[in-house]
Amino acid sequence: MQTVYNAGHAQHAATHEFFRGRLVPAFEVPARADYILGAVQKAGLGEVLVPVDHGRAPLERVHAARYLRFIAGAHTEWLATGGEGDAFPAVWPVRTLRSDVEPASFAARLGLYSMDSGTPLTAGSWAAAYAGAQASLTALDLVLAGQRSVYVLTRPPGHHAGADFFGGYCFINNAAVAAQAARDAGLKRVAILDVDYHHGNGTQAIFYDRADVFYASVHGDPRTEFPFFLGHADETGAGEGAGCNANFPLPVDVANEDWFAALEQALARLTAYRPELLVVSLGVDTYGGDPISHFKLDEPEFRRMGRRLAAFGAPTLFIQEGGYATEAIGRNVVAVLGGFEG
Ligand code: Q9C
Ligand code: ZN
Repeated sequence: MQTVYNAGHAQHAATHEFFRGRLVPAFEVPARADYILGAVQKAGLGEVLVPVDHGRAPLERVHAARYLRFIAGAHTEWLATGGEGDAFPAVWPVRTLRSDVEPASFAARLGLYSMDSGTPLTAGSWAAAYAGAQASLTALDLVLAGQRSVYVLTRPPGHHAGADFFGGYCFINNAAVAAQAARDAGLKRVAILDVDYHHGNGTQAIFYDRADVFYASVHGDPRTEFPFFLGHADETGAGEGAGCNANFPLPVDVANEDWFAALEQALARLTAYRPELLVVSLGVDTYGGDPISHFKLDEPEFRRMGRRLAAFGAPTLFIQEGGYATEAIGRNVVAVLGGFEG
């Protein structure tokens, strides 16, 4: 399997994140991608390719132009308005407040375009996230040209980012950008399967009222797990997209067999949908040793996951999402991809 590697990932380098009112060491760190690259090379998974720049237009098919403009210049604005180091939002337009009028205040716009204070916006966040979207588009080209599967090795992750907000360590929704580009290239039905520990609220929201992209996710129950405010089983799609969204929230102490039973249910829905492309939001924060998550998958389960996804039988684009047990992340990702390869 080929890997498209976003070497620009390292430009997004936060030392700390905001958690429970304190700055704590960041979990989403550059070393994550370094460990994965090392494991991909050591395993001899396949060629490692550089992204081809497709420009900003494919990002604007998913994200609001004003959001992209804001993110592109946000850290410069933060510094110009007296900020130091990484930027963190502190005020949000919740219920009864207006989000249709863009404030002049930078602090207010930082809140308007975000969902949490746990996502440091650093000097290189835009450059890294932009390059990650380009890696995803490059990998899609390879799959459309006939590759059975391609892996996108990138960070920051993407599945929490909505059309016009960042959060959950995500800025640009790589899976959504790739799925939309696949539609724009002429594919009729695209499925996104999200196996990250966390529900991909951004991806779900972007396609919620559409029948051309099916979103299915297996994740920690949002009643106790991030992103808290989306990911319940009764979210099944709206309008033309009614029936094209499927969530499988699981309790934090779920047995591995029950995780696979949920995966089976998700795949049954996707089989019925008959997609021409499968985009996998590949988070490995389902690992038993993950520092911020609670599931108990390990290397044999990751390998089994990969085998099962191969049996699904569709051209498959793997996109890296979460996974915070830094030293184990490479092994876990390679287990999924190696299992897929057989
Ligand atoms: N200190 C992804 O896996 N906050 N995002 C956790 C822990 C948010 C995870 C707080 C976790 C987001 C892509
Ligand atoms: Zn996650």
